[in-house]
Amino acid sequence: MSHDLDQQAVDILSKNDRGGFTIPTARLYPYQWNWDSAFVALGFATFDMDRAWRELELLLEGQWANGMIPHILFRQNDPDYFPGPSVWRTPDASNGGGKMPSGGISQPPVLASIILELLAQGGSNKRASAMFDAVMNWHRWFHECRTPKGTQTIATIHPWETGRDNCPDWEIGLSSMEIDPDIEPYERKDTVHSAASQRPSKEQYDKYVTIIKFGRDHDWDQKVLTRDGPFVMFDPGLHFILLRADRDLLMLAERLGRNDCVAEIQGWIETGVAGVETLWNPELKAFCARDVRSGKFSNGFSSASALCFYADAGSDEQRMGTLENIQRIGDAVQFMLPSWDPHHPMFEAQRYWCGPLWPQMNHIISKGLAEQGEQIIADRIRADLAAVIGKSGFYECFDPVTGSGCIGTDFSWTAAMWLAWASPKRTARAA
Ligand code: 2M8
Repeated sequence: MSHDLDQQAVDILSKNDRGGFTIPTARLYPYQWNWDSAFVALGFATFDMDRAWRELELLLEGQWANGMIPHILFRQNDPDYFPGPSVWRTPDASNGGGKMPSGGISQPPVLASIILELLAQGGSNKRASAMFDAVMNWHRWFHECRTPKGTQTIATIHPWETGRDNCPDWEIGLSSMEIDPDIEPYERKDTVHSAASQRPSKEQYDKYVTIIKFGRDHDWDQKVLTRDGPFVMFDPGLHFILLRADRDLLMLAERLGRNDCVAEIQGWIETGVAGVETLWNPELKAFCARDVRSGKFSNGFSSASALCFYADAGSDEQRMGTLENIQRIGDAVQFMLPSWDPHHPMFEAQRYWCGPLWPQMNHIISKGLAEQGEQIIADRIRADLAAVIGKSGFYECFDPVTGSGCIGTDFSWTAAMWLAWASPKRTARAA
């Protein structure tokens, strides 16, 4: 069976390959997405290292002059997706944007960490060196443009930027904003390609579009968005992923002889470590999202809360509290780790980021836990992903109670995480 799944995973990556970049899945997501591509590179690296680098090189083609790497690159217009380039209306290269139309927000910056992994697997220093400055600029952009009022904690201005779109984490920020009555009428496409009961609500979409309108109305000035935008929340996901990526970028700088960048990266790591305190919710004994303006914490444990191990952050007491939450959640579901706490009233086992488990998130959560000595839980998270893929196939995400697949089929990051991490063939090699 595992051989068949290995081959199926390779076939999915080939099928979703659009000539150097990979779409997440046909129809539902017909463009190149930022963190999807980074994870996909790990999958390609298991059988075609050159193609793995190519994926990342094409992602960098969309970088803006200010350093931001957008969440989606629109190389062509595809009527299957909303909101497309005509809605985002981002600046072109002569006005500070990128070489092609794109989203006006970013996504979790896993890129530096993936480049380091490719090097560890024998990838080329030359190709990594060619990307180094671009990645450095992207991290600088995050530290300058997503730290409201000079705080040390990374915030986001749109739930889509976090990659965890409709996670209940964002309810505080979304409920305190109004839908702009002047948003243009629109037609959703996601609910044509997948069940509406598993996707975000209409009210959430109206708010997502309201934030896009604000960005357009302010020429996508990223500092204005973070200062005055309708939605500004600290995100443990972005914060921990960036802190980990800063640590990995430091190793890259040392390995590639970029001593000129070492002090700057070390400064980012120091502020990143200090900035985790803002995210600590003592009531829940967990790192939680937090509304920047009101200071109110999200009141649930999300999969991003578990990323403190991946970032090597938090005190012993904070890590212990986090572990207790992970264990409690592990006892409540058959397949770890759901994206939202199953004991919370807003948990929905099959609705997008309100409960399902996500292959790429669980990969980095498990990696962090293993690095910090929590091997048993780390192994269970990997075995559970292998089990749900074996049971249901290469879905976008999975119901943590039953293991059934949700939303997108033949999904690229699921195939990549199988090849790079969950396949028994891979496990045998890692042992
Ligand atoms: C989902 O997000 C997009 C918007 O970026 C959407 O729902 O239209 C998220 O799961 C995100 O994390 C992911 O990168 C993207 C493509 O797989 O889909």
